[in-house]
Parts: sequence; structure tokens; C-alpha cells
Amino acid sequence: MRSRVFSGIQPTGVIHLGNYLGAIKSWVDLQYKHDSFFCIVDYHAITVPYDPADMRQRIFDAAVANIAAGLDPDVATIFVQSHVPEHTELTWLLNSITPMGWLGRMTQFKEKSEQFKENVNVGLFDYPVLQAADILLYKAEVIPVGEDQVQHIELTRDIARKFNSTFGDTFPEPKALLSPAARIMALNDPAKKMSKTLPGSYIGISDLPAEIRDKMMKAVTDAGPTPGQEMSPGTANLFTLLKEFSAPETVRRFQEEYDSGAIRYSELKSVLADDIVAALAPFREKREELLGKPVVVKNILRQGADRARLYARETLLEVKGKMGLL
Ligand code: AQP
Repeated sequence: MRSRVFSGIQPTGVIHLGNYLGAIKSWVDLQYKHDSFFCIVDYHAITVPYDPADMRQRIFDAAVANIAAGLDPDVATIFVQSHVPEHTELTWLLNSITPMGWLGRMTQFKEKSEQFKENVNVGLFDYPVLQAADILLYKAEVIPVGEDQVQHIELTRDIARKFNSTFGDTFPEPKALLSPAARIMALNDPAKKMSKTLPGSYIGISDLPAEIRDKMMKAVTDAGPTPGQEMSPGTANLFTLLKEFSAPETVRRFQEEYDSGAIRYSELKSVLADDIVAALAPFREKREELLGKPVVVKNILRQGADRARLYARETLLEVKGKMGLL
């Protein structure tokens, strides 16, 4: 039997190169090899401050962006988390076996509660249990994510193991699958990860060519190459992007120039920006096309939720039965 893949993305307005290279790109490859579920996780997105007037559009935009990036509704199940109420129901059941100490250790919770001091809500604390429910509801085994999510997948394994040992074997223990570019760094501050809440850090996959060039030219590098020593984080980040977007001969050429000390970072940035613009062109075209077909997109999401619910209901019945609730 083909193993099952689950992954999610928050409808938080912007999909950047980190999201794309860390997660979406590998989803596109995996969907043809596995039974795949891809979810727009709106319940996760409401755990930080947001404008309700924008949310509907952001969910729609996230669906459009992912389909335009290559998710194929004919082979993968693409749906919105809040359309499948079993996600929150399983969360409650899993809450009852998850120690608070496990959640208090989560790096994302610590960072977000620092970032949103005025609104450290229970949902933000419980976020990883909802994520565990997302995954376990489909008994998914392969979870393609960026490096920042590995800790949450480990926690999901712990929750699965605890459930299995308490109530009997039910869930497989899922594994994080990291892409070769699992941690893209901020362009303006390479010590931090590229992130939509860090202004100037990211290139969005729907950015216009001029914006892409402008952001790339401002990327932080260093005073000059240091052949034989470790590359500075900013330059290493540009080489990671170069390996993803440029031809192997281009990568080789800049690597040789770096090694000989002859590299000009302005030239590297300019070539890289052009290659990113070219690579994203088909995406921009497809996105424009889908934005003009809202009914088609909504139907994809409705059919996705209908299919997802078939699996979700079955798992929930099994779990409730094992917990003595049926
Ligand atoms: N910089 C990154 N490098 C590689 N992968 C990344 N991901 C996110 N940032 C990077 C991966 O993208 C997937 C979708 O994640 P998400 O929807 O939870 O987005 P996020 O992590 O909230 O994105 P941001 O921009 O980092 O948001 P903020 O600013 O809110 O923290 C996940 O698989 C994630 O690992």
C-alpha cells in the first residue's frame, strides 16, 4: 500500500520562497507517489491576531497559490481544515492525553508568545495538538515540512505513541520529510529564517519581477569571499537558492569564482534574480488564470473536504470507540 502524506499551510497572506522550497515543492513531487492530503490550516492561522475581513480571501488565495504551484486536485486531496470538523474533535480527544509540559517546551510557542505578547491565547498553546490531530486523522506517515516544524512532528509521534500504549494500537508514527532546502534564511537578516512576519526577509512567489530583483539586490552577503573557510550565512543562503533555481553550470561557475576569490556578489544576485523570475513565470500565469475562476477553485476545495471527511470520520469513530465514548 502507498504510504499517506499529509501537510498543511497557513492562509497567512504570503507564500514565500521558504514555504515553497521547504514544503510546497516537495508536495508537488510526492503527490504522484503517495496518497496525499494537503490542507489549508485556517484554524491554526487564527491563533495569532488577524483581520476577519481578510480571512476568506486569504484562504482562497492560499488554495490558488498551491494549485498554481503544482498541486493537482485530480491526484491530491486539497481542502480547508475548518471544512472538516473532525480536526477539532480529535484535537479535544488528544488534548486529554497530552501533558501541558510537552506543549510548554515548543519553540514556536515560545517565539510566538514573545512576538504576540498581548494575545498569548490557549489556541496558540494548543496549536501542536491541533497539528497532531491534522496528521493522525488521516493516519499519515510522511510529513513534508521545513525544519522549523520538525519539533511539532516529533511531538505528534509522542502523542501517537501515548495514545497507542493507552488505548491500543491505532496510529502509525509519522516522520518529517525534509527537503534539501529545508531552512531558507531571511534575505535581510540571514541569522533568522525567511518569514512572512519579518519585513524585508522574503520573496513572495507572486511578487512581480521588479520586486524580486529589488529584494535580491538588497540581500545581505559579506565583505568578500573567504575561500577555504565556511561561507557567511547570507552568501550560503544565496548559494542554496542558486542550486534550486539556476542551471548546474551557473552554480559551478559561481562556486569556482567564490573559491578563487573573484566572485562579484552583485552579479550573482542579478543572475539569481533573473532565474527566480523565470522559474516563477509559469506559476504567475497559472495563478492569474485561477484567480479568474473562483467557482472552479471552490469546487476543488468542496470535493477535497468531502473526500477528506470519509477518512476523518472513520478514524474518529475508531478513536472514540477505543476511548470508551461509543
Ligand atoms: N524559511 C523557511 N525555510 C524552509 N521552510 C519553511 N517553511 C516556513 N518557513 C520556511 C515551511 O513552510 C511550510 C508552511 O508553513 P506555515 O504555513 O506554517 O508557514 P509559517 O512557518 O508560519 O511561515 P512563516 O513565514 O515562517 O510564518 P511566521 O512568520 O508566522 O513564522 C511549513 O512546512 C514550514 O516548515
